[in-house]
Amino acid sequence: MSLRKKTNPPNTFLASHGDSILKDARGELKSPARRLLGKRILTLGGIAMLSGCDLTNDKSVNAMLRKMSFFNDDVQALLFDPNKMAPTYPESMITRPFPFNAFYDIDDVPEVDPATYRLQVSGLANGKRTWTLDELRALPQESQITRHICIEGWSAIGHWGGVRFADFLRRSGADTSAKYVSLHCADNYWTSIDMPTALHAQTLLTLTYDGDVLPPKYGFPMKLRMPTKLGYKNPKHIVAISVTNEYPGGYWENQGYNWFGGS
Ligand SMILES: Nc1nc2c(c(=O)[nH]1)N[C@H]1C(S)=C(S)[C@@H](COP(=O)(O)O)O[C@H]1N2
Ligand SMILES: [Mo]
Repeated sequence: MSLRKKTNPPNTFLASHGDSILKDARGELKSPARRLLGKRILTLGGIAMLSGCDLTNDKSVNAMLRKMSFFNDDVQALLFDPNKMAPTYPESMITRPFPFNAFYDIDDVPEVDPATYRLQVSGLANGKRTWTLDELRALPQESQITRHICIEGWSAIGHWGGVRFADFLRRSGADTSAKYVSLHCADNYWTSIDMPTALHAQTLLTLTYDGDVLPPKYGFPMKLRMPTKLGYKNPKHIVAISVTNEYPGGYWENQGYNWFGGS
């Protein structure tokens, strides 16, 4: 059973297929992570919290990622709870300076011209299809202090502000019953997410970092921030968004990174 074909909501899916999938998964896990399967708290943060491990150093992040690595897309997707919020943190815990990461060097960060910038929405959407930066800035804004977890073995707490993605998708007339949202970037990076994650309350189209315009290194003019997903699922410099039922893959996903990529 694949997420790509799945139309059932997670709980119905869990009721009919959950037992056999979880039985397989349990065999792979050692305590204490194993006990958490029964509680359905399978995020990296959730396991860290309840197993008494912390994510304050790269070694512990690496150890957790190794424990989590057996998860396949289906198990993760069926366990995703759209109402569960990722942890948030006080300002005093923000990591300074926040790390930069991309598939290239910091000297090669793309420069996007704010005057000519247009965000395109395509695919299963019948509303507003082109957005300028000023139009995005005029939408209701929120902010979050959350932890970014990179699969390469580091994590950092950052402060982002922007538009709730669910709000943006509705204003764009997106068909929210579609399976995927794909996100294409100015540096030709791309990724894609499932619709429940796109509509999650903490998924933000961020325009600011720590109260200032998002700097180029962190994704100017905008980065989709999802604290429920690993770093590589958080695309920077987004120029085009597509709503689709066809599996879009992604830059790292097509090279073997797990597509669901939950944190
Ligand atoms: N456009 C684009 N987005 C991207 C990447 C990239 O190379 N290009 N790298 C991803 C990875 S692997 C990580 S860890 C984060 C790093 O974001 P940061 O530079 O703000 O820390 O961006 C993600 N989004
Ligand atoms: Mo990453």
